Amino acid sequence: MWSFSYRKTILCVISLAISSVLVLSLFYSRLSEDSSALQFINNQIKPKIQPAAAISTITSSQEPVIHNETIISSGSEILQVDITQVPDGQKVNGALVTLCRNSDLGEILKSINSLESKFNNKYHYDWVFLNDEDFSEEFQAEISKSTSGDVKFGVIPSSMWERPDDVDLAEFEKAKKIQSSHNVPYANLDSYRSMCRFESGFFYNHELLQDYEWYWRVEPDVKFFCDIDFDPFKYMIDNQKIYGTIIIPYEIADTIPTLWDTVKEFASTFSLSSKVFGTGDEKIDNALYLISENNGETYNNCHFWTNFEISNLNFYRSELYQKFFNYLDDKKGFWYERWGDAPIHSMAASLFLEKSQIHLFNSQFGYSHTTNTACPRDEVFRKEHNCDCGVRRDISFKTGYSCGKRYHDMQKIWYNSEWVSEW
Ligand SMILES: Nc1nc2c(ncn2[C@@H]2O[C@H](COP(=O)(O)OP(=O)(O)OP(=O)(O)O)[C@@H](O)[C@H]2O)c(=O)[nH]1
Ligand SMILES: [Mg+2]
Repeated sequence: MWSFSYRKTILCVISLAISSVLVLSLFYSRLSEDSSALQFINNQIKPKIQPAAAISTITSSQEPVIHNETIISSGSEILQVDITQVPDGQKVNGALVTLCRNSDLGEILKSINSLESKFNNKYHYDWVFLNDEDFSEEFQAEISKSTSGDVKFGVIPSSMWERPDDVDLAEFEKAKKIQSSHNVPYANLDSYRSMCRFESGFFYNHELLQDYEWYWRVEPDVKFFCDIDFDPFKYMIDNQKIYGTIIIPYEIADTIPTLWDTVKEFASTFSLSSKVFGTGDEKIDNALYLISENNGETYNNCHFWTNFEISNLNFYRSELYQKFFNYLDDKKGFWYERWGDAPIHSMAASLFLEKSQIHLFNSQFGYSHTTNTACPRDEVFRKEHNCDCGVRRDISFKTGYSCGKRYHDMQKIWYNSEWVSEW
């Protein structure tokens, strides 16, 4: 009797143990399936890392750790920018931003594929698309397939785009005729002027950008040639940079006949002349040298090529930049001439910031758009970063095409004098 019930108990315990193992292994396999599916969704479909505003990380005990947000006020004596410090390994509160039309789909897909493969497939930054009309279903579907971060599509309100009512139409038409006769590109295109004005004074306040602190502007038909194995937003923060660019060509003078004088008038009206153009102790250590060869008397047409730009949006949202834009906008130069956002951003950054807060990415990125290319000069770097560009195309040190040499001189950045040529 005793031995029978003992055997029964043993058998019961063994079968219980076997069924527990079976149940547990089934449960575990579902769990790992679920977590790998979840991981796939997180990594590939909608990756989301908390931006710096409320950075939280999940530790092994699944406890969220909230880092205290540190904001430093950086900039120059005349223009301060609030910059959020971001701990290493954390994503910055930034976005890739593209303004384009539905008809730009093919060209913007090329840019996206290039930047995603060289950079964003590792970082998954959000990508914001803006247009002056609705993006088509096809556009949205194709873009969503090609981007690795969250994607947002926005329409620009007409108040940020349309020609203001107080623009004198006769004067506007006359200006277009004069510019056309001078073969100024896009001289006849009203929409080009709307675009330049939007990119000068409105994009950073579009509702889809309001929550971001940094932006990286990406245009249709651009190419990135080298692997980007660091986060440029984080680089900007860690190196106290506010404005980042890559190519500094010459602006077409015919598009901006009165812009420089208007900028000087602005400085004088707001008592900034001695700070931005002065020769005494009062002058801030800005990048005036880059854009003027006679201490501000005239502009030398050097401009940061804004189809590539990595900047802190608080620079544009600052009171001084806003005043600056409004002053220029009141003069109607976007319409009576063809003022571009590139010289306007360039003059503001070069005059109002410390020159140390401007950064040129030409030794870290390979980049091209239409006719201009930047390709890092260091051969070892090019090999290590699989750069698919040749230095012969790099215009950084070709003084007939760009102001890169002047920039390096100003910032006292080393370059080999053999790299310098006129063409
Ligand atoms: N939504 C919209 N985007 C525009 C319009 N015009 C230009 N853009 C965008 O504004 C940016 C600059 O326009 P581009 O035509 O490339 O001007 P650009 O860079 O000065 O000239 P290129 O050297 O020919 O490229 C690009 O991202 C365009 O897609 C427009 O009318 N509507
Ligand atoms: Mg372009």
